[in-house]
Amino acid sequence: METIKLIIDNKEVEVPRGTTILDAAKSVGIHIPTLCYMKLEDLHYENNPGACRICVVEIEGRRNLAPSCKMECTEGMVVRTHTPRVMNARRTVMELILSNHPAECLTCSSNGHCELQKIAHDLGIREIRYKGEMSTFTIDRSPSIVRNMNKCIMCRRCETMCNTIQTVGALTAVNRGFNAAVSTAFERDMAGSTCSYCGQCVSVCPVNALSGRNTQQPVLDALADPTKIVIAQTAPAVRTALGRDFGYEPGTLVTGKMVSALRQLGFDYVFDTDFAADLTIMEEGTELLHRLGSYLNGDKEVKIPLMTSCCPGWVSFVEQHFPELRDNLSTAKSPQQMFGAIAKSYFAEKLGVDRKDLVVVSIMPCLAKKYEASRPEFSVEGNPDVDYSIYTRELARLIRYANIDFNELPDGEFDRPLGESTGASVIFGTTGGVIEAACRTAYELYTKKNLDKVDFEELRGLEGIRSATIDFNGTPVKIGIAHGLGNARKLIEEVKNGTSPYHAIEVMACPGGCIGGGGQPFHRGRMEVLRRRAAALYREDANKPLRKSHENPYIQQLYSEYLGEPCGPKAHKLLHTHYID
Ligand code: HC1
Ligand code: SF4
Repeated sequence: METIKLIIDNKEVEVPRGTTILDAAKSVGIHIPTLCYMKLEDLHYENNPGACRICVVEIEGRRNLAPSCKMECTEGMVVRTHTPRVMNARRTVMELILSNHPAECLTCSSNGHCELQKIAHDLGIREIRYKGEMSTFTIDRSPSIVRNMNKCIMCRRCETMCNTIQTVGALTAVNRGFNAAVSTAFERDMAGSTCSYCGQCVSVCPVNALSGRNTQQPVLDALADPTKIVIAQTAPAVRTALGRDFGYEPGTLVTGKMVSALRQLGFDYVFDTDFAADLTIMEEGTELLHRLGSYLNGDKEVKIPLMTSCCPGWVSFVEQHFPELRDNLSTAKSPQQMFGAIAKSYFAEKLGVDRKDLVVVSIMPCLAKKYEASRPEFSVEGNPDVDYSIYTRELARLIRYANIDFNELPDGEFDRPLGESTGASVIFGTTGGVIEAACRTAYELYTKKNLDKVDFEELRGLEGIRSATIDFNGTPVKIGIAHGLGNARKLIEEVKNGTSPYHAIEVMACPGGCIGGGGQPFHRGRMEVLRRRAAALYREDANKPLRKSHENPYIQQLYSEYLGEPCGPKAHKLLHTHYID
């Protein structure tokens, strides 16, 4: 590879030809601020419209300042990144951006996380000399996402994320100049667009133009209502990311502190979505074996590959973009919804109360889970199985709201029976984890043999599309895995064309799976953060005494006491669903 040498801030730098000044500076630890540029190397994703002009630098011998995100390094170049001229230019650009940006920092939910706020602070902006006209776009509220274009700075990160990475194509820039905004086709609201509510646009928005819908108040109201029994269920991926909002390193497991915080907030029972993930494996694993058996017996009608159905962003993507393949989706409800259905039937009966007396709150890394919980098929006579779904950042806000000193909390334990789980359920939170968990159980059910080595390393990693063949005692089961909807599209196109080699496919809509969900503390494209979150879940799995879903004694009890057989009539009624045309 041909390299070139240059000088940046008196440091000699050697980089491959074609490297931008911004990347060259980064390689030697020199940080140049930018609002629009974003790179996710593992996903081969780059947003580089050269729009914000915050990243300008001075180059010796050149009259004009240059945007470092666009300008490639040349041999012998001498670059300065923070001369008075550079800093004045950045301040002017920043003041112009702020001149028509709503000054709502104190009440904005991005306060403290906002990249615009941080750069304005770093640049020492203390007054805005230019007073611009304010935009007056109508705020668009979907079940999962709020779009406030009055705050948009036209960095185009969301558009690149939605169109290039996720290939959903819900967002596009409209209008020009002062009226420019990111909108949907025909300027519909998001609920009427092709949006799958994956929330990835929210996770890359540097300001608060796109944000998660806020459901904190009804949760606080329920907690304060003495007539209600309020139950929390916590998703697998929350425990590995929540600590970030309290100063912990990425990937620190805070399971016990999270449980204690929820108790202190006033939840009557703190249960675990992981329990329901074990239940999902019982149903989905059984369904896989049924379909596989029929397929291997020559049944041409059976829908193979079976596609996982626990990710609501993915389910919505299939329903909207590939409706002809919706029967390939497993009919098993997601763990969030299985939990709600069991809590409001089995557990309500155990307590001897009406389901309407229970309020089920899910804590999720995901924004699409709010939409999923609101789907009418997941309710009984208007009473939803999951009343409210809040995301990880919302839980962090609730903890602060209640003045709980998170770092000092002792480690609490989940309540039983719906809080007991195996290692298989923990890894649901990372790409490849659902299918690995399913393989652990399906293997034993199919072969009637003990699976000694439960770690299917070949299913792990952050490569966008992965595949493996698992030997079920002489029967090769072909598995495909994708994370990110753009990768999923490639696998599902093969299914549509009849060329898919797989028997089962796992898809998670978000890059990394739920660990990278749109409701998690922001990772802003740093894949190392996702790697550490995934590693933490695999650690928790390895340390669990039970690591196969069917070995969970409370799952066994649930079937023997209440449900009967996996995929039997009662299980079907409570734990399976259908998809929208
Ligand atoms: Fe997920 Fe799932 S793993 S979808 O990624 O199947 O959100 O964490 O809760 O329901 O269990 C999310 C995570 C989560 C469900 C489970
Ligand atoms: Fe696109 Fe996902 Fe954002 Fe919807 S939530 S607009 S699908 S990135």
